[in-house]
Amino acid sequence: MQFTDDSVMTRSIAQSLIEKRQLDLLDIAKRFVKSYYEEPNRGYGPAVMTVFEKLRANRFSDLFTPAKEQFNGQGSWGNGGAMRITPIALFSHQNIDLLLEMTRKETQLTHTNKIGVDGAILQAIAIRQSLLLNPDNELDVKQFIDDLISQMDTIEFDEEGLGLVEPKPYKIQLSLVKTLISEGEAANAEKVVQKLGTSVAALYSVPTAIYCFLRAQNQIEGIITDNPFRRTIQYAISLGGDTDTIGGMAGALAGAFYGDKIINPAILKHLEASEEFQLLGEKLSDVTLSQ
Ligand code: 8NA
Ligand code: MG
Ligand code: MG
Ligand code: MG
Repeated sequence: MQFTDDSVMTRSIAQSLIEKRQLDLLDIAKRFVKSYYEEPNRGYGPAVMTVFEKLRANRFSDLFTPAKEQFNGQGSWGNGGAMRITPIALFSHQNIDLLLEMTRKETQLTHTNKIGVDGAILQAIAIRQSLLLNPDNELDVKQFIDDLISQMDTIEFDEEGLGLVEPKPYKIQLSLVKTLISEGEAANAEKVVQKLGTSVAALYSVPTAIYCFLRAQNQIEGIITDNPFRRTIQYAISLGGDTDTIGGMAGALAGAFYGDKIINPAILKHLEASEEFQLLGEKLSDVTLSQ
């Protein structure tokens, strides 16, 4: 199975962190653009290509304006920031302030809309939480969601200080995740898709990925496997929509929680460049630990 844009961009970030041992936005931007022009048909979002074209045209003299100009200045709220954030979450998981700062800056290379940025932040803090838990103990699903809700409550602040009513959209979606989890098997696929979404919008895919990971802590009707890592990804794909990205984000959470031993080597063999990605994971782990 061929990997898509999600993996290409994740790889760029991992390679840069391994080589530079810190966040080097110029280096990451160059890697994004280079890999896009080498293989433009990896399934990139329809609008993000414009950012790569402008970065190349300005010779990386201005890293942020191209992303800011997307969608008439609104910036993208696509899930492209969240889908690639795993290496940053792993690298900086011991320092939450660093994690937030790195996630925000790196995401803004392509996504400047607050919904796009906050989606990447939510995915990064969820990966961190998963990583810090011990998979030998049963995961406290309710606590996991409550912790995310309380963090998003401070992150989704009224940025412009206008005193307007704050909608806190991720907080709302996470409350839906909690409700659906409490419904167990009664939350069928149609209901999950209707409430949480499976689109390329970060708001309607990041909470969905978190739900998939948490739901897969238990057996799911129709998903026949005893392996909860596999169950997470199979379930995510079964919901349809933006399957590569929601499967990838849910898999990142499950991987951070269970560790790589849970991945069946027979399945890895089916994946393009799986050895390269495994090696990157090991190298990233080395630079993370030595920080
Ligand atoms: P993006 O920035 O192009 O955003 C994705 C899409 O979201 C845009 O093309 C728009 O349709 C919509 N969008 C985002 N922001 C706005 C806005 N402010 N106003 C109106 N519409 C908006 O790319 P991205 O990097 O966020 O995209 C990530 C997703 O695209 C991933 O799922 C990835 O796998 C890829 N993707 C590609 C295909 C494909 O077949 N090429 C299909 C699904 C997803
Ligand atoms: Mg993709
Ligand atoms: Mg763990
Ligand atoms: Mg996708």
